Amino acid sequence: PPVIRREDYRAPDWLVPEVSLDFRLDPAATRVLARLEVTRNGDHARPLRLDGDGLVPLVVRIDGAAAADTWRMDGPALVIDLPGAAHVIETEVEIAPAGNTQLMGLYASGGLLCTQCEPEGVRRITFFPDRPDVLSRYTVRLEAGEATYPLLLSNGDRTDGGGLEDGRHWAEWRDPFPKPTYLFALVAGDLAANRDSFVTRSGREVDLAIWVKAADVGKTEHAMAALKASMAWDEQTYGREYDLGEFNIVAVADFNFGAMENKGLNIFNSRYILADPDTATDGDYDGVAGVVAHEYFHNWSGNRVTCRDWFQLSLKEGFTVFRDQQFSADQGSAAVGRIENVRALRASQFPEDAGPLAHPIRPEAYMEISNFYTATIYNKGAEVIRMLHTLLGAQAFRQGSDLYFERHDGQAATCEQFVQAMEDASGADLAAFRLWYAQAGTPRVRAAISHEPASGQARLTLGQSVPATPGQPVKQSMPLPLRVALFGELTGRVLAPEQVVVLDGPTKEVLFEGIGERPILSINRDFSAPVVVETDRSAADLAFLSANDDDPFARYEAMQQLMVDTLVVAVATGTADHAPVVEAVERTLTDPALDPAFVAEAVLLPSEAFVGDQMLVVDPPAIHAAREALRARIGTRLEEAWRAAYARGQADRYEYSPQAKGLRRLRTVALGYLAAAGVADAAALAFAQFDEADNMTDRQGALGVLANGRSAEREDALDMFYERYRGNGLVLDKWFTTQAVSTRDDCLDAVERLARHPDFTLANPNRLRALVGAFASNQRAFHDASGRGYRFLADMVIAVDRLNPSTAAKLIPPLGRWRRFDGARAGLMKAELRRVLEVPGLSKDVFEQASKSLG
Ligand code: B3K
Ligand code: ZN
Repeated sequence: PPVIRREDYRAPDWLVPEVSLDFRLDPAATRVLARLEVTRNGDHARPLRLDGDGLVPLVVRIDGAAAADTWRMDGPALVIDLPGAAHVIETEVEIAPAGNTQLMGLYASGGLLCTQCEPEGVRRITFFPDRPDVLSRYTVRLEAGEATYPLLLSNGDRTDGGGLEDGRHWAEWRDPFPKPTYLFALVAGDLAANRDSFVTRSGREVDLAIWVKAADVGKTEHAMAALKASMAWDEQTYGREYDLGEFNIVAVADFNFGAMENKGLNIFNSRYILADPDTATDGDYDGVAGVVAHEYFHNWSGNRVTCRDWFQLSLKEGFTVFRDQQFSADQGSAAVGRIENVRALRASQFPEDAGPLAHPIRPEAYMEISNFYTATIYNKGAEVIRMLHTLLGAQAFRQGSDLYFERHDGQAATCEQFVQAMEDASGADLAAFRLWYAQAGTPRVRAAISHEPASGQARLTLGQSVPATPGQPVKQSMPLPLRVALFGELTGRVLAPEQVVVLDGPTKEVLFEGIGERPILSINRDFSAPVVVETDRSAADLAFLSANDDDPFARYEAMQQLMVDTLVVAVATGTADHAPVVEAVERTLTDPALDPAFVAEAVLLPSEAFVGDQMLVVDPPAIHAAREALRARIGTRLEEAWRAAYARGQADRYEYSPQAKGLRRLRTVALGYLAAAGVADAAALAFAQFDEADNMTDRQGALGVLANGRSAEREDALDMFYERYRGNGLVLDKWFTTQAVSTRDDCLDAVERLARHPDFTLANPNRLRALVGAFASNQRAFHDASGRGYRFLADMVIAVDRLNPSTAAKLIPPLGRWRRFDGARAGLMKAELRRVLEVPGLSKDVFEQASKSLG
């Protein structure tokens, strides 16, 4: 497949200021009539090129006349020679949404017809210059059978509609805001709405509706509350107001991604809309609010100001993730939110940045852009925006974002223009900061503190290095904003209050005066830079910080570092001193001043994957054994404290509040430690929690604990859960995932069996991720020495690729980590990648990921 390069960008030859689309909808055969007003862009003689993917032109008219000799097909594209500066092009095609298993373009899900057009779906619907820098005003007419499709939605506001003969009806939608193709959307179906309204700060009333299956309307309250909160928050925090009379959200069961920000018509994976206590966990509630906010915030960061080309994807995604993280922090516990952001970054982005698929947040080249909706573009992109916020301060950052929105409203912009606006508004010099857009790889920072009691001076020595990544062997130093503070070992006092130290070269020294006692270094507080920090802090220093640091993230981080250091020693030598970890966990667990939600995060051991990431050669069975041994020790030594935490979490009845959520979380964490300790009543406690729960958080938490064990209650609980929820796809996903992430030694057998279960299907991305994606994150089972786990994943990639290439390609990265494993495992992983690459007719999505992964 050809490689597309950022440096080859050229402005479009033709623009399309106005477009009318007319859909005669039918699942088997939908007619699409398009009328494009095209204008020549600049002084050139090049023809008009309309992208198509699998389309056959039934009609092509130029300025109202059929003109067979002036157009031709060039592969999938329609090419038309045009004499003048402006013309009207009409085309007609027929497409079959029911046969669209890629879920890209117009497709059927349940009884619905819906679209997904980002990044390049419109070319599967109609002939069009399908690129984000061609902005058009859309008028859309939808026509369909009224009994099956009583609801007809598109972007913008509804302008007209009515009945037709033979049971058909129509609706017309007009979106006054010019938008790129990827934001086009339509939905047709039989849905019911939760309706509400929002009055913007300038007094305009917006009609809000969340459309779902009639039986699910009761599960949309949380999403609606989140939508209204997001609308108010964006006015408050960024001065951004909603701009249409309607805002519609539709939930669909089959969706490649989380959700999509189509102008005025967001389409969601139903897992990010539907929530009630019986079927959604507290984590699911957070996911709903976070994704509703994210998509809403795109109305400005993405829609009003969009991307010039797909290399600029992080312009909208990194910024919008940062915005949704700020929103969530403002709504709930900022400390726990930050811990979750960082945990997600370390679980998915750090490994990506250290492997064969590493790329800068603004990539230089791609074969298939769908492969670049990555943790790097999204999550590292958000960290880069956060660093700008830290470096400039909240006020200058806001002035910069105001200038960016004002300057580029209605345009397709670049990352460079965003940084330029920040620079112009703040007066800061961001020349070196731009390296964050160009260089891949996670910087490593070495930090050491020395102290001279006689002079009262402490010297902080910092060094950075950015590792080589594919295509980037040598890196420059980048500006790293590090929040730093010093604490006194003896007095526990703050010796130096927090300051932002910018490490802007390979090394730096910072001098602190008046330091009367040995200082303990607290660094990268609140995770101010997305880096790995190496220090020589002792176990005692880390334990001190885990109990005394006044930055909650730094407290969590110190505890994690202590745990990681202990596990790395245990894996390397077969044994380690567990006592410092046990004591630190005890102090945190029994500190009455701490928020239970924070405690629950802080006392959790780092994942097996994260421990593996610290090692030269990952040894999954040894890591598993070391981690389980430490878990058992923490469980046994602190049994009474865990029982107390467990009892404290017992609520009379379900309540949705930050306090209640924290207690529920801590309760299941405590149950897990009691089970790890092997206390006699662990399975009975878990089963009782499972059976008596009045909410999904407690029920699934208990089921997860049981699923890891060998009790008689285990099978009963799994069967009961299945019977109770067999009609609910989203909950059934949890049943699959719980078994796929089990720590039992027979997990792989279970996963292979579940792949033959009648409820398993390759056609639904949620179900696929629930079983296969979850399994590939299970370090012990996936890396089984036999190679069966690798073979299973490769079989799935091959099977899914025939249906849905972009979803198949997302399963490949775990196989690309082979360089980190022993020769035998690496050989087995590479053999599976080669087997995938030999499949005839492989998609370019999978080809790109598998060939790069092989290296
Ligand atoms: N912008 C969409 C991404 C759709 C990707 C399709 N491959 C979701 C989001 O980031 O909000
Ligand atoms: Zn997004």
